[in-house]
Amino acid sequence: MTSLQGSLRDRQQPLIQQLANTIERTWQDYLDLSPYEIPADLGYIEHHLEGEKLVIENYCYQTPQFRKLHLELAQVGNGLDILHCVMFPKNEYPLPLFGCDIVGAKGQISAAIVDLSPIRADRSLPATYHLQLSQLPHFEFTHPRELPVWGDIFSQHCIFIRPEGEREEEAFLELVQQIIKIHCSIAIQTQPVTSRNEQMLIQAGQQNYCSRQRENDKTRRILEKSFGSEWTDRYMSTMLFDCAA
Ligand code: BLA
Repeated sequence: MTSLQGSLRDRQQPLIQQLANTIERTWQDYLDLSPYEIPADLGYIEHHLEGEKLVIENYCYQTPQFRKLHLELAQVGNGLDILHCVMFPKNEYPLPLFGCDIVGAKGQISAAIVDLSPIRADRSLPATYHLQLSQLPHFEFTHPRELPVWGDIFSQHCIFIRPEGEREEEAFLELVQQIIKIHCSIAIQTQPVTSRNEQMLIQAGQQNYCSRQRENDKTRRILEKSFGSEWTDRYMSTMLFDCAA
């Protein structure tokens, strides 16, 4: 696997750099990574609008269990830093969707979210996940944030906060590290389902997750400002939240 040590990462906020490194290291340690073909014009994107520059770097892999591991780093002007990560299991694997999004402006992270989101219709997680997530150390963050309406896709273990100071940023980093390790170690021990019906239920769960995530107006607005609505639609439905069969 090629290293993600790119120029953009070096210019981003420390929490984002550390999270990108942690995610990358855990993927390398636990999973059998192979390349994933990103549409040619969507791997590295740079755009200037009225003196403001938007840069996006995408890194994607696939593994025997995951059809797409996606890590994206983005920077708008010099002010806004973004990390976005989703792990999409293949339709044969009854696994939740790992998702993480960090948004920071001018040295302060305003949104930090991490979750293993259920794909079952009753929104429960497999018992192994529920058990292991329940055993994580509890940390009392001082600024929990309220989920938007479309956020009903997230699990009861979802963490959505504005981290205050270094101690909370470190605690968030540590939690993401633990959650992604739990996910990778369960994923590699999970047997694929073979019935077409079960696979269709998994696919339907992922489709619901993706269509709800595409309702995030805050993400849409940032992208539309630079690229317009047609490009943003394509980007959100092919790069960020695709539901490939
Ligand atoms: C919020 N996402 C945001 C915000 C911005 C972006 C600017 C508002 C920050 C704030 O309210 O403090 C922007 N996020 C982006 C952009 C990209 C991105 C431009 O990923 C990519 C190019 N979002 C995800 C994933 C999750 C997620 C995987 O991409 C969760 C697992 C969640 N982001 C998420 C949520 C909010 C958010 C829940 C808050 C939305 C709200 O309060 O309305």
